[in-house]
Amino acid sequence: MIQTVATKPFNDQKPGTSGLRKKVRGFQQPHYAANFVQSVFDSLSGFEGQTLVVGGDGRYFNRDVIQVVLKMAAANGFGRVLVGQGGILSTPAASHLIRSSGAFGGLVLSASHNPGGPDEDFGIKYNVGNGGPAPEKVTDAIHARTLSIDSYRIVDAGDIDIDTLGTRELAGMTVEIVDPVAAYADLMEQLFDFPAIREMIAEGFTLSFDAMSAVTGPYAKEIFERRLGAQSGTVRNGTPLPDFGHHHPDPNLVHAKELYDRMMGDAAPDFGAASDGDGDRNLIIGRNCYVTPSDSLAVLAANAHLAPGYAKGLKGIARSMPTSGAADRVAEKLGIPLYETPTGWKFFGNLLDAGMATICGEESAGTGSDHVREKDGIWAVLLWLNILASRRQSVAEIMQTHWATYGRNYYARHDYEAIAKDRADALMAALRDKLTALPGTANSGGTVQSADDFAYSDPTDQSVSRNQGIRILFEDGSRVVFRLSGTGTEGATLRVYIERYVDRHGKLDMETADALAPLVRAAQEIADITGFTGMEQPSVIT
Ligand code: VG1
Ligand code: CO
Repeated sequence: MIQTVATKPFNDQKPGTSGLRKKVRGFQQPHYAANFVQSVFDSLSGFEGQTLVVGGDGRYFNRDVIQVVLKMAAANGFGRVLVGQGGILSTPAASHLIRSSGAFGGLVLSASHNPGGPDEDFGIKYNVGNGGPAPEKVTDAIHARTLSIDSYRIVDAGDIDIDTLGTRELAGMTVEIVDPVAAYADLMEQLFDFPAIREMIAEGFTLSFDAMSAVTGPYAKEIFERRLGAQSGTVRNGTPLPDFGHHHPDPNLVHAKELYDRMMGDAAPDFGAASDGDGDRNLIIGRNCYVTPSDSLAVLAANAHLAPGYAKGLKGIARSMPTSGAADRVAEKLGIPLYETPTGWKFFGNLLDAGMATICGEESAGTGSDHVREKDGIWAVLLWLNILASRRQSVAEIMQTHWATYGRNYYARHDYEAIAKDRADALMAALRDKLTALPGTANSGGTVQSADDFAYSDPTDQSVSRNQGIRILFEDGSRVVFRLSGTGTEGATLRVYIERYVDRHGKLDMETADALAPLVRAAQEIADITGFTGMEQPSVIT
């Protein structure tokens, strides 16, 4: 029954910030997905008879790859595979299922915030037994294996029914189709004060959640509408579609514009939120009050003790380097450590496992805690709701109080998308060449105090990750950071992260674009973005 299929390596299977992401057509090449899955298995040892978790965000090609994974897991000796019904598992729910089932690891099938459909993107990510994305030493091993692989193992069997709950058998391996939502919703109910949130909603508090036709629909309906009593219709675009209804499931101000407009109107609900393709990101908007993800992390950290799951306080806060320093001020006030990691959730796993950090976040709308080992969109929304139910203030009031206490980190990210890769590489190379010459020079942003290429040394295992983004720090504490995206599938994307801190006695009510304008000019002067890319303006500002 077990077949060994001869294959040749593909030279483009290096996992990026969050697994392997490619166009669906790339994944549809004969052997492409199987090569990668076998390379994952070949990089692991000791999974004989163990459990593997498999699920995805429901995008086009999800069901096909699940069948391949099931047949390959059986042929490679796994004892059991847990699959979300219909192939659905949000990324945080997959993380929880890996942890709660004691699985060896899991394959999360998603390209997250990237669009889906036959002409769009697909992805595969391997998560280890702690429920988190494989650390770099594992992804490096997987990549090395993809370059030398010459065969993969798969059982010759018909497709398995993944739509009916229950247990079946595949070539001696158990396949269990599980409810993707219930256990995750139970976990949320343990962490947050559901009765208090339910009461606030019963008293007339209104919310709107945009699931963007992606994976969080079933989770959001169960949690917000059924368990918390929000009116039906609170969850919009709540049915996961293989192409996300032709939308881009990225909860930012461009792609979640409908929600944004609703929240800025007179008839706006009290609270608005959205999540991305695989359910690990969150967008938070109060009535007439957009909350930047970096500020959201800071507010959640400062108020987490109001939720039962965090009543004992936080052990530490971790943020990715490009994320603003707003959380640093909270950590300082709480007297707890703040860790600065490279971009990507895989760098938080060790800190969470070691009990060094409780809450983590990224500027890209990812926030999470030690309840799982992924960022978690619905978790962030629930923590916000718990805080609102406890403080009984509006989102805008909470933000104003926060800035009046800690000062404000004005922040924006400018993305230049679909640049030719060689242009983007040339821009970064030119920047690297300048690093030693920049300190002491002046430009529209002020005088440069220091400039470096961020390297991270993991405090738990001393592993070092270099070239994680170019930081230009100004004398007044402002910052411009440049890095290239590791999740795109077309050309290169340059991300420019711009931050300016104003202390609590300063002007706290400026428009972000005005506050950052000199630094935006400085970014152009330092990196000659237009010269290298031909683009006058960023494609997306978040
Ligand atoms: C982006 C974000 C990063 C995030 C990653 C995965 O990576 O910047 O913060 O962890 O996406 O998020 P990059 O390399 O494109 O900047 V998700 O929701 O796409 O899994
Ligand atoms: Co995501």
